[in-house]
Amino acid sequence: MNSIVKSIKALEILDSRGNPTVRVLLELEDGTKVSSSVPSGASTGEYEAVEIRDNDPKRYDGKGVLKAVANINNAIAPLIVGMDAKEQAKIDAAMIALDGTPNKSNLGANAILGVSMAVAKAAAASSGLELYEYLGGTDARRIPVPCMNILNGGEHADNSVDFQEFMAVPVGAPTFSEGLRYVAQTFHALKKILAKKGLATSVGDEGGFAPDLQSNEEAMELIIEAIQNAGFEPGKDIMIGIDSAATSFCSDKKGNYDLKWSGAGHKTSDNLIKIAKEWVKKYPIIFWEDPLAEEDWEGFAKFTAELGDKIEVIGDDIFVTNTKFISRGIQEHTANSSLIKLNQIGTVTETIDAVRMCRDNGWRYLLSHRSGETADTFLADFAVAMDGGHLKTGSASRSERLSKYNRLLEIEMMLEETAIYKWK
Ligand code: 2PG
Ligand code: MG
Repeated sequence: MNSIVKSIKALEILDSRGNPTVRVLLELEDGTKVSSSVPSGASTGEYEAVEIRDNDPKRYDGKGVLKAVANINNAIAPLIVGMDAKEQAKIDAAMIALDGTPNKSNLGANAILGVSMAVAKAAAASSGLELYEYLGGTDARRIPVPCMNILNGGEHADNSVDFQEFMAVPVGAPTFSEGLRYVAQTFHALKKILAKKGLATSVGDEGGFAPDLQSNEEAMELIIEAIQNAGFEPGKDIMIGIDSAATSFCSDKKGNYDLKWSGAGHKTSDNLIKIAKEWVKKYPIIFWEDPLAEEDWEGFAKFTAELGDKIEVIGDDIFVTNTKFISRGIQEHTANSSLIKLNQIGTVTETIDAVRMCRDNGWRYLLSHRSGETADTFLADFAVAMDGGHLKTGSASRSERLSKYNRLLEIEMMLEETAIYKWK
């Protein structure tokens, strides 16, 4: 089969928030045709690879991506056409070299990632393999535990909850499909509880409910009740994962925070660590992502020293899927796990490098979507290929979230009895 890239064309499409993003159409000489679409975050880390926006106030409030599209059509396509799609690392390296900046600010990470993902999809299809098989080999059999974000706050909602994501994590389920059922039923049980209490059942950006609550802790209480009402045992069948996304309520770069959405006010890193310690004693928490802000390396390390033997401590904004920051984190015991987002670093190859670094150092890694998504299911296959054991891709509502979970159901079906499902 001839897997030489024949053509690459990009266009501007809209994501799940109605904001422009990049779609890439790629064709190989053997006739294989694929498309890929790029996600986009709201609570972004300062050192993420740069997503290029047009900044033309007359179009989409400045959020257009016509420049990134033009970069693909005019600069990246001429470079990659004629290369073999099976040479992912070479193609990614060529795009990184053409960009020439450390953060992809020249061509745009949104432009580069769109092509990088399309190349992987095309190579898989041309080889007659599923994407997870192509990227992960015959060993790609572990379906990740779906960490379902059932209650939204922070920058993903317009409510009074400071912490961005409260996730139901079905560790006690026997299979992925059962795990998905456990947490989807919990989502529905939560809706009933909220409705009964006269609280809003509208959803945030990732499909979780976004009610106005008295406190952040009320979210925990409601979720415990929802798990029980759905017929499951908190702590055994379902655990809870939190993403504070603390950078979004950090008030300076010196360890001061403002719980502004709930009105709980000023907190230091130490205050937040104390709250977390109390919660970990009281509730069945399995992981905590970004408990502190991206600049607060010291606070993060303290948090990990206090709680790292009990829960998975995950860095998102602080590591931005970049081996430069993850290696510092490993040296300084900043966390014991890294979030992994393809568009934070901008190529498939570099994302795999970040995963490898975690694995080689005994860290865990949580594969993740972005708050702005499309129906592209690349992430689902990628998560299976990376063998990380858990993924977060939103709630049991909004099709851009369900598309990934549903793709994982397909993969589970294809793997039949060889599929593996386990937390660790
Ligand atoms: C996060 C992500 C995804 P965003 O903080 O982990 O849930 O949000 O894409 O807005 O950065
Ligand atoms: Mg996060």
